[in-house]
Amino acid sequence: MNCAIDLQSRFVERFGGAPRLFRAPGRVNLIGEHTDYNDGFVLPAAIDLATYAAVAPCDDRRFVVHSLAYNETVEFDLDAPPPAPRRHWSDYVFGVVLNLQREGFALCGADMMLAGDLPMGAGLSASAALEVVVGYALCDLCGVSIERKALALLCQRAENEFVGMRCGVMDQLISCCGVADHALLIDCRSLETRPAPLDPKAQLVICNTMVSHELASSEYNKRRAECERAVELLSPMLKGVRALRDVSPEQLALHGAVLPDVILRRARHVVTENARTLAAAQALEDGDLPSFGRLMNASHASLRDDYEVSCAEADVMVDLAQKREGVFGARMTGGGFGGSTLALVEAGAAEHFMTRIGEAYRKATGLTPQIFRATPSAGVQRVMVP
Ligand code: GAF
Repeated sequence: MNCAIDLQSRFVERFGGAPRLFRAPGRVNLIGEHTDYNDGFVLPAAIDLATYAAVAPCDDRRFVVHSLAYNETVEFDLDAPPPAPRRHWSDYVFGVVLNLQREGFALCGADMMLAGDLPMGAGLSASAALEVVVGYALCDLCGVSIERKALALLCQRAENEFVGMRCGVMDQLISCCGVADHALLIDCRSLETRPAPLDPKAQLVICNTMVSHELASSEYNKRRAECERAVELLSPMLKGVRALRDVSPEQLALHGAVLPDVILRRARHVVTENARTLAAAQALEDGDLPSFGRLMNASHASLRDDYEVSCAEADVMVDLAQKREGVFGARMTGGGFGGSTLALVEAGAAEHFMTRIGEAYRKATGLTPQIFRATPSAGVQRVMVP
């Protein structure tokens, strides 16, 4: 709320007028990593950190956007040929605007200001929150009606096509459809969702490793291509397989010998992670936190050893967390190569855990981490400030 109040007054100072305010949350993924682009299952929660947009109509066909985080302004003429991507924060904004226009939504000129409290490069999905808040705010302002799931898909396409990151739909979907106090089991093929309540006996604790490795987007796209290769090689034996979602761990054990070693390990992560995610959602619904924690630990091992998307710092953080009293489980969260880890901790032990894990990580790596509680929050919405 403080962020929104500050944004409102900065908007008025710069553009004048009375803006509408919107908030799109970041996310933490409890389990189901690198399964979304394999048509599989994920279990993320939207969090209380978010990207905010203040927006008001202007009287011409320009879309002017100022980012408080970067202290930069960019401009887009809605009737001119589209700009080219330039590896800049504005690519996420323009990608969404272009896709809205391309899909026939009539946009009006607008002034927009952006701010947020999501740490950058922390793997908490600041870029998807940016896409979603821009799309939602513009649609609201211009009187365009779009369903939340359709908006998530549109934002994902913007990132795939304009930014060049071949991400799945998890981040955009949870930012659009998050439910307060719940994680959301998402079937990334049908886009069906099932909210799973977070047990008040447990606390989600995010640990930002403070490292963000450069290779994240190229390695991400490479993993996706490896999964597609696995499907190509398995499909002669497994008729009707469209994605790794359609392969069971037993089928992979039976036919995996046709795959080169690296591809087999990538596929093994995905098929076992899908099974873990469904089991974890059930455990959450049953209030079985110890089982949930064991699945988180297994997920991390699989991401580290088979999928190879963890890094030394995240492994240290997870290792330290898993050894502490009162911790049900811990794992890296998000795309990997740095960013954040997540621990599920007994609510009563959370305070102590947060102090101790910070000290232990600093001692082991020389880095000062950010450690904070995550509260599952609602998806994108308009914010009213007094
Ligand atoms: C990133 C992507 F954007 C998501 O789509 C997802 O694949 C995730 O990495 C890994 O689970 O956040």
